[in-house]
Amino acid sequence: KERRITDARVVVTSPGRNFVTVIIETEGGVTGIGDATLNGRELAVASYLVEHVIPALIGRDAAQIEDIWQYLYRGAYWRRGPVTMSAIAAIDVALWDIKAKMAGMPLYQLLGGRSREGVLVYGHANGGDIEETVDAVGRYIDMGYKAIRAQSGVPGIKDAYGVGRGTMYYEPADNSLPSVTGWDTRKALNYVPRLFDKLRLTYGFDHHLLHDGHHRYTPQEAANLGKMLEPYQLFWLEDATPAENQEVFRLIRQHTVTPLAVGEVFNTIWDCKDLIEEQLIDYIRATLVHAGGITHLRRIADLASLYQIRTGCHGATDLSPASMGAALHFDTWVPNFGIQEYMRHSDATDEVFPHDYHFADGYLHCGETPGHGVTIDEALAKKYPYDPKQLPVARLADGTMWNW
Ligand code: GCO
Ligand code: MG
Repeated sequence: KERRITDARVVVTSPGRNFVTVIIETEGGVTGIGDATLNGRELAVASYLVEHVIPALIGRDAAQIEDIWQYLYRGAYWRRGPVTMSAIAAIDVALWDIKAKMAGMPLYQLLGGRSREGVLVYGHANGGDIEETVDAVGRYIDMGYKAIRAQSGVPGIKDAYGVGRGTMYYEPADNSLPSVTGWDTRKALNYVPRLFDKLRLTYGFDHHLLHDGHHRYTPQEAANLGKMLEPYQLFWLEDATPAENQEVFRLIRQHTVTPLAVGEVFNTIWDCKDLIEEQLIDYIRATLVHAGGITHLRRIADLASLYQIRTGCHGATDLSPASMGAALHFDTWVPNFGIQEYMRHSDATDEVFPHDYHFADGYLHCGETPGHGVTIDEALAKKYPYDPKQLPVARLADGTMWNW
């Protein structure tokens, strides 16, 4: 009876950027929260939850996480997709939060206990050109980061992906209708290897360096880029090409030993089954909030572990602190952990979502409080109403729509 779900609600708040949060209450008074944010499509998930999911939860046993997951996944009939899977993920994470609180344990203990002391993270360094980006990487090194993603503006490309406007990190959803950015593969292929050449000359080879292609290259171009980057020993080249057709990664793989990461837009194990089974990637970036929560992400991680593929969860600021907190418990446990992305949230966001994780010396550490260690200040959240913002689009010089 204590475990009966008595209420579940959705909070949409915008302390600097939009977040969708699910709060589940039980008869015994234990509550849990989960992140349901889908950047630029927030209200679709909020409505999916309010209209179609929450009514079916009231009265259920909060401890039956697996059954609730299967009920929501199979029961919808319309399987998969980012809206459905983000909604399921939020419920799942909130229920794991409740279960861990009821057990009086930090979440990683329920998953199987600690596999490591801290969670290796990478930060986002960016600048308008190579010089600025090299300086930005230096600042991350000074802050103690051991792994840094480097993105640079490219001369002749309007708003190249990953370059903030005077901010330490990149916040892409910047307008109520999509901004138009540019892309030119020739210019990028000329410039990106020079950035990494300069970075290695300046800082040596002790730090991990990463780069995000953000789905912009064709498989042949991605293979070419991977090959050109080989001397700089990247930790990974991310999203080198779109992955709806998983077999196109074969071509990239045949031509380069630069490690490949993909999957921040994946929402189920089916999106990465071939990539994993054919060993076409090295890191899987699927993340709790968009890939069905802990219940589903651990199945993906287990499949990946058979092939020595490691995790590298998405962790941009459009994933709320509730996502980050839960991800850190997952990362602390998962045997085949690789790295965790970490863009710092704004102070306003951190105030709305009090949490007990902390950064030290290049690692994030989850806390020891029961649950996943993140809560929401609902009164404060109300002060930040929803602020419609969408992700940009990209066009080539002649106007052709490209991948963003
Ligand atoms: C990353 C991502 C982000 C996404 C953003 C979309 O590697 O962190 O590519 O920058 O573009 O999360 O909402
Ligand atoms: Mg990315």
